[in-house]
Amino acid sequence: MASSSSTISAMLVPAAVLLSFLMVASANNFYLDFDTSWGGNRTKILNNGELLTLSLDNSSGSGVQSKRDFLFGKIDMQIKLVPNNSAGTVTTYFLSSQGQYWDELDFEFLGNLSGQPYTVHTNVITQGKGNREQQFYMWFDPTADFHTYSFLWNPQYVLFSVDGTPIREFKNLETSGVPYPNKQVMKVYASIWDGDSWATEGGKVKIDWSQAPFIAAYRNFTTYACIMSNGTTCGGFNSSFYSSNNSSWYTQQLDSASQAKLKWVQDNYMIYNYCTDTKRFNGTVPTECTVSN
Ligand SMILES: *[C@@H]1O[C@H](CO)[C@@H](O)[C@H](O)[C@H]1NC(C)=O
Ligand SMILES: *[C@@H]1O[C@H](CO)[C@@H](O)[C@H](O)[C@H]1NC(C)=O
Ligand SMILES: *[C@@H]1O[C@H](CO)[C@@H](O)[C@H](O)[C@H]1NC(C)=O
Ligand SMILES: *[C@@H]1O[C@H](CO)[C@@H](O)[C@H](O)[C@H]1NC(C)=O
Ligand SMILES: *[C@@H]1O[C@H](CO)[C@@H](O)[C@H](O)[C@H]1NC(C)=O
Ligand SMILES: *[C@@H]1O[C@H](CO)[C@@H](O)[C@H](O)[C@H]1NC(C)=O
Ligand SMILES: *[C@@H]1O[C@H](CO)[C@@H](O)[C@H](O)[C@H]1NC(C)=O
Ligand SMILES: *[C@@H]1O[C@H](CO)[C@@H](O)[C@H](O)[C@H]1NC(C)=O
Ligand SMILES: *[C@@H]1O[C@H](CO)[C@@H](O)[C@H](O)[C@H]1NC(C)=O
Ligand SMILES: CC(=O)N[C@H]1CO[C@H](CO)[C@@H](O)[C@@H]1O
Repeated sequence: MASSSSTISAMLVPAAVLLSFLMVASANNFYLDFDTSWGGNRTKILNNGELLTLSLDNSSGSGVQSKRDFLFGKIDMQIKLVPNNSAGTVTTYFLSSQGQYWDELDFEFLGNLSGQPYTVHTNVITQGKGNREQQFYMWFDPTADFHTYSFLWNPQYVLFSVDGTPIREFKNLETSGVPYPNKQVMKVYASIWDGDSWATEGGKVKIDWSQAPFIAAYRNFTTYACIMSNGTTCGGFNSSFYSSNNSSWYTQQLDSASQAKLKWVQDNYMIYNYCTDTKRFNGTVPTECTVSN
């Protein structure tokens, strides 16, 4: 999914290199932050860099990738999904590294017929191994307006949130033998593509090309993150950065209020959870599903 010709391919970052990462906060300018990776003029940057639209038609989808590489961050994007009949389309917003043993954190938005609910599909891939899907409906219509989709990615955990409400947590369970994404830099990607072989009702509902082009809109890309740089520390060790920019995300853990919200989402809006799909895993679900710490 991460189509990139980046020359930083398979860059493995030893722990010591962390010390050459810089913590920065930056606000949205799509011209400065992203390159078009495919789809040519189907990606459009509008309003002086404030708005990005990605379009899918019967000959191609489109996608962008961030210019910067990140290792940890709080990375937010506002997205307005394809309105009306979006069945078969997949709109994405994700982080990914390169190489055979890549790490990836995914938001994929699976379209639907008019009036039927969009599915927010998430996955966590570490060291090239995924199969960690969780899916949700939203408590609002994600095509009617922009909503904020966030990754909080720090050394302790990854938290997926929507409008500040956590929907999914992936803890660092390296001590239990579960690989955690903390050694490879990732870029941010966004794309729209034809996924009608699987996306809507398991592939039964196909794209109605008479409705093309399908357009998703992105704005207000905001990062509080560690980026590769020379000679500056990351993670709030540099006190001047710590005070000028809010780096609490780096040490943040899930508090009880967030835990309660997460439970509310999982109880009411989760429609698929790999951790309860014992059949798929022949009775033995992955380690992170059963470790309780
Ligand atoms: C892209 O450019 C081609 C050729 O100029 C044009 O026909 C097409 O409509 C453009 N597509 C979009 C989405 O702007
Ligand atoms: C693709 O869409 C264009 C524009 O709507 C249309 O002219 C063309 O016939 C379509 N091609 C196919 C193979 O459906
Ligand atoms: C689409 O709508 C159907 C019917 O409401 C629903 O079962 C399905 O989960 C929705 N989402 C997708 C991606 O198929
Ligand atoms: C842009 O995103 C940031 C971070 O999520 C948020 O604090 C801010 O309110 C957003 N701005 C607008 C105009 O929505
Ligand atoms: C980092 O330092 C190296 C060696 O001193 C230099 O070649 C490179 O341009 C620097 N990169 C940045 C982004 O400052
Ligand atoms: C801390 O950050 C400031 C910029 O706010 C920079 O001037 C300074 O060199 C940094 N100090 C260290 C030790 O990296
Ligand atoms: C973060 O701090 C840097 C360095 O002090 C400053 O240039 C930048 O404007 C700050 N960004 C925000 C969003 O506060
Ligand atoms: C920093 O951000 C956290 C949320 O990530 C918030 O709770 C806290 O109030 C913020 N602190 C400051 C000084 O802005
Ligand atoms: C479960 O068993 C089937 C049939 O033996 C096998 O094809 C499949 O790979 C197994 N799946 C896992 C996750 O072990
Ligand atoms: C082409 C089409 O059907 N557009 C409709 C999409 O949905 C909005 C409301 O959600 C309508 O206003 C449009 O007419």
